[in-house]
Amino acid sequence: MERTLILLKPDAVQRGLCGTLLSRFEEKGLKIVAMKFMKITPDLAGKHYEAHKERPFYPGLVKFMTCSPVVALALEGNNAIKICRTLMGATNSAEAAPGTMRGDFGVSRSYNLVHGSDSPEAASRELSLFFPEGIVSWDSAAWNWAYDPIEELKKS
Ligand code: IDP
Ligand code: MG
Repeated sequence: MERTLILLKPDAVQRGLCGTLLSRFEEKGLKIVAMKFMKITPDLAGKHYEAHKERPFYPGLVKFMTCSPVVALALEGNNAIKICRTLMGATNSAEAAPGTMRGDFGVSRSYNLVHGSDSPEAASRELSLFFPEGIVSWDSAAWNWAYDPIEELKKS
């Protein structure tokens, strides 16, 4: 099982799309293992987007991510990182495929509604930045029917 950090960005909160976007992740079969409504500090935004520090859009990105609250989520599932990235769609919402969150609800490259970790290393780093208190482990009853219990949940 893999975990990933998802952020419903300030534009998603301001546009009233949190419930809709969260539903897409839940309905796919991902399990919520942490969730909080929070304002990102410039320090946290800087750490989170460290890899983009030299990019021309970096100052605007930090301003955007800190201007208004976000919903931070830790989601769990088999291949959760790739599955979430697929559900989110391409970075530029204007080009994202229909059926994806960005493709269905966005038109902007920078205001693209949702963040998802892009690798296991990034997920682990980002989850500890946003959830230093840890996540909530629990058994999902739905997983017994969402996954093949023998092959995917390793239950006899
Ligand atoms: P991702 O969110 O799809 O992983 P990244 O390349 O990691 O995309 O970029 C991080 C965020 O920076 C994007 O989600 C978007 O908000 C913003 N961003 C990326 N490229 C540009 C750009 O060319 N102009 C303005 N903002 C950008
Ligand atoms: Mg990225």
